[in-house]
Amino acid sequence: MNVATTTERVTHAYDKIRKNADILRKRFSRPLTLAEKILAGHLDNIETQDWDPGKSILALRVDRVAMQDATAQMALLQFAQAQIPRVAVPSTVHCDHLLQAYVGADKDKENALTVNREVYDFLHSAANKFGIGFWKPGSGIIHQVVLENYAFPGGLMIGTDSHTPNAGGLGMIAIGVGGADAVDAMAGLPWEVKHPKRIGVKLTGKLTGWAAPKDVILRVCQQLTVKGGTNHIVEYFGPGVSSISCTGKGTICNMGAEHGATTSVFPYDERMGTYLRATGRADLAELAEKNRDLLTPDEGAEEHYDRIIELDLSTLEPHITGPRTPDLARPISKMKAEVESEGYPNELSAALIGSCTNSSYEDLARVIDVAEQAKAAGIKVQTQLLISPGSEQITATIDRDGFSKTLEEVGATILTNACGPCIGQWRRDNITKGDKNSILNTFNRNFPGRNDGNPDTLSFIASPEIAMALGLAGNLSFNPMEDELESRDGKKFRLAPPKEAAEVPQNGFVTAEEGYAAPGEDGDKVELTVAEDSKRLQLLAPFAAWDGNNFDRCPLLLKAKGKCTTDHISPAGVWLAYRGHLDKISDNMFLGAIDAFTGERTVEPSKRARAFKAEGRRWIVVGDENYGEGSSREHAAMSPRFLGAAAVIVRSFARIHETNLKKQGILPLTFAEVADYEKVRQDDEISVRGLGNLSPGASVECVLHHSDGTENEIQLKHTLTEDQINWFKAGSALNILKKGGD
Ligand code: MIC
Ligand code: SF4
Repeated sequence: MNVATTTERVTHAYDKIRKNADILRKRFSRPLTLAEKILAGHLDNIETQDWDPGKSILALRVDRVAMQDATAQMALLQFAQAQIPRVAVPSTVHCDHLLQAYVGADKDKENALTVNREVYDFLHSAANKFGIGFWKPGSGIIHQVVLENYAFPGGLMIGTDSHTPNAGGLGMIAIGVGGADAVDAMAGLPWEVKHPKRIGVKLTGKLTGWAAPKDVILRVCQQLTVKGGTNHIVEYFGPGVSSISCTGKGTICNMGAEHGATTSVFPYDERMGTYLRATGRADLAELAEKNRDLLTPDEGAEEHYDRIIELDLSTLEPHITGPRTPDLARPISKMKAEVESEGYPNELSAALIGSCTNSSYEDLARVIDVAEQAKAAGIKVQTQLLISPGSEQITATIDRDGFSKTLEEVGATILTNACGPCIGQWRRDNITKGDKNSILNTFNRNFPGRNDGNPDTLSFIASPEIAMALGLAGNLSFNPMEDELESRDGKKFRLAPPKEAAEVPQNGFVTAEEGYAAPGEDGDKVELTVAEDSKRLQLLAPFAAWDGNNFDRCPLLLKAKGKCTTDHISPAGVWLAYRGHLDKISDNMFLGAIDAFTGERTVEPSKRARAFKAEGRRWIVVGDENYGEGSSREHAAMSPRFLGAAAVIVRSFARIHETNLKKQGILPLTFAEVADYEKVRQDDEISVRGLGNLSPGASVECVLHHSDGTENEIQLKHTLTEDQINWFKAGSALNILKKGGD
């Protein structure tokens, strides 16, 4: 299979968008938003498709699938179980998450190749077997590589990573999913998603001074909160849109994962054309220009957003977000007071620039502007400064253009093109668990324990130029717009805001293709082997079908309180090593979750779950709002399923996680009355009844049996469709796929 985004494929996509958008426009006699056109153009069957945002399920044909190494292992182990010879849509695997940052690019990469050899070999042979493109370790972070090579305006893709929406910066609808969803698309089935409602973000004005695209999304996250975007597509529009570069738009869409949106997207403009040309895709820029009407909202579509947020870029101040949650933002001018009132450690123990969110040429050019000012004053950063470039192409280009040298001169260490510290792949020698310290980074998530495994590291988020400036000052309360630094010869000076930087390199990108391996033609000859005694990989056994009985007096394993993200349910960091070994990784289950009865981290959850499993008892978990926020990692559903979870009952779910639970055969239920959460007691056993009559839209009866002999009867809701109920009955969606449909 040719994995590339060819002009034929894009032409075909545009033809279908044109045809289906016309049908829809006529059907509703109204203008269409951009997302509506792209979604309509990818429907499996527009004639039979219900079109009811917030309610219907869309059956879509995706243009491509991308997977990163930490999630691809489960995705491909599941694909292997389905026994389908080759993927039906262009797909790629990217080795980025498993690489640990320690001393710097070359050594770290060498080390990763040894430590992760078995996993990389497995992924590479699976890619060859199934016809999937393979991006080797060190080639770059999935979203950056996709933006540089595969994304195209008007396309639809899914990726087994929640920041897949990054490609919205290039006008693509790109959605994060669990591995089981990717398996459906790769198997040639339509991919299904709840029809998202529409939020429009109207941008006016133009960013000035220290304000950057990152500040747009920090502000939008603050406004929408971590769950305000759930089951919505966020469409940016308005005159301010084309004042932001393509990669700046990518940053905004990328971090849209943090307000829970299904995805975010920008309309096509000349900034996207510039980026397509600079990355060797002038043909696609031309095609997009010819089809601009399809790649922008119809005139008057504004009235058809369910909600509009307005943002004047001209008055936007740089923001700092954190700690612990990505929606806790404030303008930088308010930071000093908060550092004092909240007692955040003022000294920065590290500043980290890069990741999939912020490692474009433009981002680094603005960082270099600030670094040059420091160099001229003869000063260096006052804290550890780590740079994670997004791709081999970026690294080669910044090396050529002297950026790397300048960064090193002011004290930075350049890491491999990989996720590194963003996902706990950061070996820190200067901090140990329990040390309360502050770090500032340009990543997107800041949940406790995420970067270095230390829950007492307070992680704050800002733009690359702000991270550089505060790194030079060495403290969190520094405001470059007001405060001064001291030069080597003792003169006080104020940093000037970075000058407008080149959005793409003047001399073009250095193309680096060493990192890519195309799939071979003889896939059927490839044997997928996993050693019996492997510590990293384990072939999957199918989950058992539902036994037809109600859940009767299931023990409560955990009542989680407050934030329970996928980082709380299935932590990353050291556990990333076991992403291909379900039994081993299940030992991390719920290690980060807070027990509602003690207010502390839950104690030995997986051990207790294994004990119930040994007794043949299924158990239940209760959770709070936006349960499963964050990552797409389906381990957060597979481990509970593997260790015997019957149902997860919460106040509300995050989208990807709810789907992952359904796919793996766990019932995701919500309290009909959110206050009923309070009725759940520590020693409860829980019964869920009427499962034989489970039907879409109908509520489910539940009894909380308390240890004092009293009971509460409560009602639960679910969002399962007819098909999804069948997944539950079969034990998992994969069991149905293997049977060849239901
Ligand atoms: C993340 O940023 O949380 C991750 C690590 O990229 C995850 C994927 C994973 O857990 O493997 C995501 O965003 O989906
Ligand atoms: Fe990697 Fe971090 Fe981006 Fe996730 S958010 S893909 S861990 S760089």
